[in-house]
Amino acid sequence: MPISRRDALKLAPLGVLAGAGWARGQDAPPAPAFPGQVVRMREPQNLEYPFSELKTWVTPTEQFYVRSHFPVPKLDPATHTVTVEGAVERPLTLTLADLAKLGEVTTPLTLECAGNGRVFLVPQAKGLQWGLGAVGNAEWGGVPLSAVLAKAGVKKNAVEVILVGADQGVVADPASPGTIHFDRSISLEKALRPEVLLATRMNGEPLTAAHGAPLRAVVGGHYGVASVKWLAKIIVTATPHRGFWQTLEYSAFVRPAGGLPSLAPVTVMQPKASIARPTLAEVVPVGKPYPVRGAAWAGDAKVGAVEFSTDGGTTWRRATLTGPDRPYCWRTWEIDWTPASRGPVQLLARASDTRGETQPAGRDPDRRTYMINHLVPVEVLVR
Ligand SMILES: Nc1nc2c(c(=O)[nH]1)N[C@H]1C(S)=C(S)[C@@H](COP(=O)(O)O)O[C@H]1N2
Ligand SMILES: [Mo]
Repeated sequence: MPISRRDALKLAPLGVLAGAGWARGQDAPPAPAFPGQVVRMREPQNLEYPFSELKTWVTPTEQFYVRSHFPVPKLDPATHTVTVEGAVERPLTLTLADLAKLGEVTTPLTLECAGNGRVFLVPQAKGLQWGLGAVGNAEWGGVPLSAVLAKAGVKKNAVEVILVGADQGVVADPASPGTIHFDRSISLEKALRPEVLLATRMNGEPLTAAHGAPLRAVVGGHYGVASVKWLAKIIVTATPHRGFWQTLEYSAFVRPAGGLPSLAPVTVMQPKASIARPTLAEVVPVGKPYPVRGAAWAGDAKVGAVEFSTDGGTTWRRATLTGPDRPYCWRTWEIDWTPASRGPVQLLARASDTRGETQPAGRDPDRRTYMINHLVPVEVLVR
């Protein structure tokens, strides 16, 4: 005989209550293959990948985090053009078909938002409260930006390339100068490198609207902010760009030796290892090997090692790097851990790159609310 919720409540102890949920019934929905994205902002849309779901080296498109500052612009792939202007010999207006003729390539690249991990800042900082999941690795298809710049002919005095999105709006805090586009520059040196693409495809399909259809930049090794979506304009400049998104946003203090602190745009992704499983507050069985796993990335360097600690960083063991090893891409990693006794445990993972750069133990306030790669323990309960 079915029991009512009221009867169930009278039927303590808890063991009985735990089994009395609707989820046990015949008509319970099937367990989802993927539990869905985490909404960080409804509109403009900002979605976080639940990092504990990490199972594959390539992030499926529908799971890939979305970071948008303005509403998605409506663009028609049949008529969309990108212009190339500024310090070039031959200004250009190119359709997607014109671009494709320059020679398409496909390459995997990892993108991390410069604000990923902001929720771990103490005291809490303004901005989207990303946890671990504003990061993903996808296969991008398109033409190298260098091919477009070669066609336009870059003038000798050029130093930067500004990428301008078709999206636009007014930012309230900090206040923008009225309606602005999303625009962001990279150095000419970076723009000419093979890991910088103008992409029309993601994971073997045309770009989705959220990820920048019909055309976006993908700047391998740099924080996601450089990978301008809904790309409409490319401006080659003879002076560094000082726009809203380079200065008031996505910038951090740098201290040249002997010099004064000054703001510079964030560029290269810092080394970082994140633990996917176990996840915060997960209950882990005592005395059984647990396959700890995660991913690690190091910007324009390669991941050299990932280490794992269960004693607050006193001792470290080296994890095994797994999966493909490709430039400008994350490595997946794993290590078995057999908890010896019951109680709360703090897990730490730390990445170093092949140049010897390691994740810092503490937070550097000069980074403002960006480049968040200091060590943050994952607390689990062994039972
Ligand atoms: N036009 C445009 N491009 C943009 C943005 C944007 O708001 N508008 N956001 C940037 C930021 S901050 C990040 S982290 C990446 C995120 O790319 P994704 O949404 O495909 O994950 O896009 C970048 N490109
Ligand atoms: Mo970002």
